[in-house]
Amino acid sequence: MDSKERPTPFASLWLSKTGAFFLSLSAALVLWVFLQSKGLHDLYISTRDYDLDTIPDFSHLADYCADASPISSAEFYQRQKSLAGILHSLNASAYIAEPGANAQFFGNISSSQWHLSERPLLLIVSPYLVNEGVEAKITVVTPSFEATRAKLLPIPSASDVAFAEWPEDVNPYDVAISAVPASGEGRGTIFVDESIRHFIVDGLVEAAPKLKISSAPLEIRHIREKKSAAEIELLKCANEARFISNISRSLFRWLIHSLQVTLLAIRAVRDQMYIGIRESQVRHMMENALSTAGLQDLFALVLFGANAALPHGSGTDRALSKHDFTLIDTGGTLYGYNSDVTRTFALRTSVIPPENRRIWDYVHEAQNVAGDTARSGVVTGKVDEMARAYLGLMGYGQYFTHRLGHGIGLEGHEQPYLRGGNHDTIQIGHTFSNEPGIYIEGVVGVRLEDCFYIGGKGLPIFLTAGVGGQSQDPWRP
Ligand SMILES: *[C@@H]1O[C@H](CO)[C@@H](O)[C@H](O)[C@H]1NC(C)=O
Ligand SMILES: *[C@@H]1O[C@H](CO)[C@@H](O)[C@H](O)[C@H]1NC(C)=O
Ligand SMILES: CC(=O)N[C@H]1CO[C@H](CO)[C@@H](O)[C@@H]1O
Repeated sequence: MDSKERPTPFASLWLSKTGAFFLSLSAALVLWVFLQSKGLHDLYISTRDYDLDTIPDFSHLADYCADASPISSAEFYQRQKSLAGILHSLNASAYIAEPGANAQFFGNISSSQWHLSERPLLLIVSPYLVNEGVEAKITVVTPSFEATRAKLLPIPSASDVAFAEWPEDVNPYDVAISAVPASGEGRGTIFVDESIRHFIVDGLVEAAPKLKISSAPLEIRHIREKKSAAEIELLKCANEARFISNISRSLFRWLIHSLQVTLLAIRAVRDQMYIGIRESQVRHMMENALSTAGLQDLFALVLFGANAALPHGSGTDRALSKHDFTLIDTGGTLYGYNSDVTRTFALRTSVIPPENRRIWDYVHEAQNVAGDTARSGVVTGKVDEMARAYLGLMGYGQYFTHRLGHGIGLEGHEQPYLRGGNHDTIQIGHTFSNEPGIYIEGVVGVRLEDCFYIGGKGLPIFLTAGVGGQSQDPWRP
């Protein structure tokens, strides 16, 4: 009624409503353009991440490796004694390493504990004779002003660790050479860690022109390559934990031994991964889970569909389509020991093109072929060649572009490698990744990776065997 009697206010109301509508529309447009320029997509992801941080409860992962113990002092003494024995048998007076995987192996000095700088801190292991036996003497060369901190390093040693300090105005390499017992007589080669920095070798050579200074020989490398029981335990736990984290995330649910967790995992899958989710979101979830599981130094490569055709990533942040496989290559460390697992899988609702499904089976079978070949006594190159020959037979040889596998331990990738043309012989205690893949750029990428060790009988055993080992099919990773 009112409106009929007073058409003018109504019209103006209508007009102002229309105006307001267009005004908000343009405001929304401006906001949209602004957000696009700022990365609307980032905003979206951080909202999701917040949900993912708060909703999923990964606390059950926290206990998984809680019983694992770090490498004991006794095992360090044993490593040092083996090294000293080899140095003695080769008439060498010392082995020198900088903080890193080898200094960690022999002296518990990792590069995260002591960061490399222009000032050398060196671990020196030298042999000395005691009643016919060879023992190891540990010396640390440290900048004088850092000596207090160096003395806090938890270096296991059966006898006292010696510290040789170099003041800022003194040549550290002169100090290092005089700290090497017996080197004064000009006797004895000095072996350096193969990954020591070049300027340090130059400095040592200049300080001792009469000594032979060369890279550590194979005998020394082999000490670290063959894993002890304690190391295998750490590697297993790290690899399984990583698996479980994926399981609870539901991807790897069949691998887990407990029905309860399987059910939780199925729910978690349904809840957390879905068609349309982005690679970065899954990556953040993955990292959450791994850190809850107690792993450090995390990495998580998450690639959908054709993005997975570039084995180390594509740089885009793809949303998962119904036809995509998801490839996750992830890991972390437990007491310094690495895990590394890759799964390529489908979601329950995925509709995978038959050709890609077949490719998955070929990669899976290539893993089996490699597993059937790897034995103690077999040459490493042969394992790669057999897996490659199989994929060649299936017509995909040219798409398997990288080596089959790497050693794993204190470094994520270490010697020996499963690479065509390598002639190292596989031995009990060796650890490897077994990771064939097929990568067709612009189309699809599939990689399956499980790490294994060579057990006491000379046969390969998956480090993930405790939670089911290998993937079974794309829906049961
Ligand atoms: C090795 O170093 C770690 C710290 O990085 C320490 O927790 C551990 O106790 C040390 N191991 C030994 C045997 O001293
Ligand atoms: C070590 O030195 C001894 C004699 O000093 C010699 O007989 C032996 O062959 C040397 N060994 C090596 C590996 O050089
Ligand atoms: C891709 C994915 O869902 N990964 C999950 C692995 O498991 C952890 C813990 O359950 C999750 O946080 C990750 O998101």
